[in-house]
Amino acid sequence: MHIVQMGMEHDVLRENSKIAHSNYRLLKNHGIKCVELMGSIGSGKTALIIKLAERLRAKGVRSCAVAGDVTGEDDYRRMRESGLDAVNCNTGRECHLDANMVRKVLEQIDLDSYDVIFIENVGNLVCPADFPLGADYRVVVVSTTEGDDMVRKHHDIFIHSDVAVLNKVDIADAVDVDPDVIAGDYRRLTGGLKEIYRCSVKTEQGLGGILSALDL
Ligand SMILES: Nc1nc2c(ncn2[C@@H]2O[C@H](COP(=O)(O)OP(=O)(O)OP(=O)(O)O)[C@@H](O)[C@H]2O)c(=O)[nH]1
Ligand SMILES: [Mg+2]
Repeated sequence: MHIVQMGMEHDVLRENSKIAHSNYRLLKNHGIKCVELMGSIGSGKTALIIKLAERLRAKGVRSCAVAGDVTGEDDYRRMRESGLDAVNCNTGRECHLDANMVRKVLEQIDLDSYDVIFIENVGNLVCPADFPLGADYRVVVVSTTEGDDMVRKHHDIFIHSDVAVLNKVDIADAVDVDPDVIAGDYRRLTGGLKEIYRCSVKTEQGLGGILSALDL
């Protein structure tokens, strides 16, 4: 029984991977750069997408966002109210988006109208890691309010991400968290090769560095 379950899991991941490749090719055919944001509930994914998209708009770069949530339209509405084109994607009961869901969303978007698509995954530091969606960059966003042990507890999502962001540095002192501890854990996890990007969406500190890391 256990072996059968492992086989099914392998098939699911392989199928997801195939569709993710096809999403990637579809996006490339339309000249779109795609950035996926993963991270804990409330870490600031929606807020960050809105701010990055605003900065891109000022440079004439056209963005669209996919708001991934289990239920509801809250993030979708916030994006739209900020002036960002968006599509809502409710997973129902799933704790992550998968490549097939994203494929269906991409079919609803006029891909020739955009240069960048942001995909906000469901707030979760575990499940999204295994399901690539076809993005150019996978970004993990954690925040100081989650404590200083997120990198130590969730290796996988940091390993599966191209860029890691530590948000809410503006309230690090108030929540008694030292950003240097998180930065040190990430540096060690990546063999000294990568640094976590520190930012505050609220004060807009560090946003330029994140855009550069994404080649935007
Ligand atoms: N102080 C402070 N608050 C922030 C910052 N970034 C986001 N917030 C607040 O944190 C809360 C959660 O932000 P969201 O952008 O909704 O977080 P999220 O990761 O999209 O959350 P889910 O979609 O529910 O997983 C909101 O009240 C934001 O205003 C920041 O840099 N500093
Ligand atoms: Mg959100």
